Amino acid sequence: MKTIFSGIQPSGTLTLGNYLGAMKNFVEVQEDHECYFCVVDQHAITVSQNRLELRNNIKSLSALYIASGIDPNKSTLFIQSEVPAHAQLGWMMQCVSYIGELERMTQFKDKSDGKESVSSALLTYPPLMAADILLYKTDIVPVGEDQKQHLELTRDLAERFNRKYNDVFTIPEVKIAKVGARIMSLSEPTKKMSKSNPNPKSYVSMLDDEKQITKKIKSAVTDSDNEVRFDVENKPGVSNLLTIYSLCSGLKITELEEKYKGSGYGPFKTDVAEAVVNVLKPIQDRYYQLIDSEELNDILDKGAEKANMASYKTLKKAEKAMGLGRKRS
Ligand code: ATP
Ligand code: LTN
Repeated sequence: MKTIFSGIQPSGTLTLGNYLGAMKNFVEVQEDHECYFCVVDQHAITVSQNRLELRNNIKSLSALYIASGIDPNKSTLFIQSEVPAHAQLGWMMQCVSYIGELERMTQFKDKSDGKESVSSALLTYPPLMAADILLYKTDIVPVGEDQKQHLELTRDLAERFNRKYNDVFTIPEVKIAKVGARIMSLSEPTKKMSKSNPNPKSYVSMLDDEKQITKKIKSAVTDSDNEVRFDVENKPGVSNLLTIYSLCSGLKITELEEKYKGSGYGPFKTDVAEAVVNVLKPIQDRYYQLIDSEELNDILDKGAEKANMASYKTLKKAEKAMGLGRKRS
């Protein structure tokens, strides 16, 4: 059985973009793969976080994984900082990374752009991500489009390590959804929807209620020609809503274009909002049952135990290959 690993940062409440581009796909693949899903809290602290908010976000993200359908009997769900091998191998992967290649990462450029004090960890974020993936002998990494460049770097680092030291790492493949891999901002539809965007109107949070969802979708930026047609170049806002509607309803984009021919944006937006509510409402109900339960703590304890066992073996192999520590007889 092939192994899958993916991670999400607890840097805010998950958006519909995170759900459609990542989480929804995780739920599907867990049926026939050995899966590890991680709350990557060490990645979140590469930018400044409030400690209480971070703690809340870690718990909230863990509950959202389960509420969305991650089954702890099928998948291993855990918190990155509870498995020390990540930081340990992360350091070793930094030692095989070049500053130049890290500086070329678009996420680094975007997040450091115009800032006066940028943490060095924002630059060395990708070697930690590589460690996350490589520790579990991962074959496939399902992510949204924005992570493609990081995955290519992970493969390069793994190949470089294997060549220089010993064949320790499995080279992972990236898996990007055909539709939904890049859900766009509702207020600026040429930018990706992001949970750390300071404008809450730019995203639907997975925990927004029916009223908020409807209001946000109705005020989503579109265009003035009133035609429901998929055309990313000329109609990015409408195309984004069509993608969201299609993924939430299971209807094809061409069917939706036909359905709203000549009817304008009003009824279309009402129905998009309804489809989103129908997907998020059951997830939210389960989320509120879980959030303060002991069940969630048990799941995370067991997940950390399993992840610690699995990752330790790879860590030791990598240390041995690099010559770290002592030889034990
Ligand atoms: P931040 O905005 O805080 O940088 P993020 O939402 O971009 O966070 P993560 O939470 O770490 O980043 O992303 C988790 C997963 O969700 C990744 O696989 C990422 O590719 C995917 N993802 C993030 N935003 C979108 C989006 N707008 N559309 C589709 N997938 C997305
Ligand atoms: N870099 C990713 C989050 C992330 C991740 C991972 C994704 C950290 N480690 C390992 C897949 C596999 C992001 O910013 N979305």
